[in-house]
Amino acid sequence: MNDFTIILGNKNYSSWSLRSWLALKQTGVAFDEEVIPLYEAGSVTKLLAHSPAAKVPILKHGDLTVWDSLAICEYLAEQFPEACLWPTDTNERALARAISAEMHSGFVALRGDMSMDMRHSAPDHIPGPGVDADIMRISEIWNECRAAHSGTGDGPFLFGDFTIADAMFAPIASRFRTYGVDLDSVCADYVEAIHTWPAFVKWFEAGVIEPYVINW
Ligand SMILES: N[C@@H](CCC(=O)N[C@@H](CS)C(=O)NCC(=O)O)C(=O)O
Repeated sequence: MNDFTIILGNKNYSSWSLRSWLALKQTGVAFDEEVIPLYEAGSVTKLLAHSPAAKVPILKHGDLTVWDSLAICEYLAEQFPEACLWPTDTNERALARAISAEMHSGFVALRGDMSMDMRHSAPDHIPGPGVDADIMRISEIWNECRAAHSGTGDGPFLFGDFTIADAMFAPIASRFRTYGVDLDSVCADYVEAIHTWPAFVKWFEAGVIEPYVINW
């Protein structure tokens, strides 16, 4: 048994689980994982056995239980400073935290209308009310971040190298692909960078072959 265990929802659907799992993978630490299939009879009882919040993701480290995707990411950033889960530059770190928090608390229309469903393809999906505004704001964020790092020899992520901000936006990249969202070249390149990131590929491959199906 490893020191760290992460409790996750279905990999095909659980966008909050994906975020914390990507950050944990980025640390390089060995960890155990347990998937609790969500929205089935008995799911909540299983979640409550791990956390009073009854939501995934949940991180366990020794006697400590941390729930909530962003709190887990912050804890991992503290535990593994060498993994640079936040940008090293102070201003970039503040910006990365701001956009991660904006993701964590916002884009409600998009999250409701375009659920993460990695094995699904709906290129003709017509966005519901408020979704276009969310897409425009996300495109603005991605363009602003990438403008400072494209053509610099840095990596393809929002702040060059992979950070928590990318973990937070990775499920959006997945949704944009599933629902055939039209993107400018900067955003399209970013979606591609997420989809070819080895950790994301690993999660995706496990998600699409899961037996569980949620009928929303
Ligand atoms: N704000 C929380 C949201 C967690 C959340 O809503 N998780 C969903 C799955 S993606 C869940 O556990 N749903 C199970 C339920 O509501 O019964 C976080 O960031 O971790």
